Amino acid sequence: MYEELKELIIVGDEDKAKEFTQKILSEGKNADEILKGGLVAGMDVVGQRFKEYEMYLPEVIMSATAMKTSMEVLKPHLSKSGASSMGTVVIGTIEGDVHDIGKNLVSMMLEGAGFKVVDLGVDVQVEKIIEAAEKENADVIGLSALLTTTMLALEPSIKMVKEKISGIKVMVGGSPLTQEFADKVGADGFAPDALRAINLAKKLAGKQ
Ligand code: B1M
Repeated sequence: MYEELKELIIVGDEDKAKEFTQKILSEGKNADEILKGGLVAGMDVVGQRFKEYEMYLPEVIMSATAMKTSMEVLKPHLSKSGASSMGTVVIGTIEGDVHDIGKNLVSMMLEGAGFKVVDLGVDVQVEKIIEAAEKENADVIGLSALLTTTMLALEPSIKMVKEKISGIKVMVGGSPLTQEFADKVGADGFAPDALRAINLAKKLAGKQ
């Protein structure tokens, strides 16, 4: 059942994925299970294939779009089927960097997992992130960096965040980053992909 939806996400068939999601929802399937077994499982395969050069970026974007559209169908049902608020994550791509495909995937999946996500977009100044995190009383700040130049901004940014907001957790991600680098710049956690970002955010928000 979910295998079929998973395949539609992998091949990036937005219309059929939406239709199928509506169909199984109307048949009474649980929204959380559809999300995990179909959408997230599909994007997991996409992430792996992209890493192994078996899929190219336009295909990844088609899959992400199919997931986003199906997520919109699922969203109103997630809270009803028990996905309570896991906490608030303020997320953005670091200043100087406009890459957002991976960050958007992380945002979408966090939302799907029950987090309130405040996505500030790309090229975000740390001051704006701090302001939003204070306003939203965020549990976690998520910073994405895709360039070897902009990843260097993480250390001073995290330092400033920690000085301004006591107790806040910061998670980082993006293809040039490693766990070692994240530790060095003072992040509370690093996730190499969107799936692991969900588990990390849960851990940092004290929900796991
Ligand atoms: Co750019 N770019 N790009 N680019 N681009 C890279 C990153 C690059 C590796 C390409 C290359 O040269 N091989 C290279 C960086 C080299 C380096 O820094 N050493 C590069 C460069 C150089 C540039 C420009 C400087 C090019 C130029 O103008 N001369 C320029 C920079 C602009 C800027 O930011 N100021 C630039 C521009 C662009 C486009 C605008 C054309 C476009 C971005 C479109 C967009 O994002 N809306 C683009 C793209 C698409 C890429 C590549 C091809 C793909 C990135 C991507 O979307 N991957 C990339 C090469 C590559 O990665 N093969 C490249 C798919 C995505 C699903 O993966 O983003 O890794 P990823 O996200 C993953 C994980 O990393 C993780 O989860 C995601 C999902 O699993 N993750 C997180 C990400 N954020 C996370 C946050 C978390 C947790 C996990 O917690 C908060």
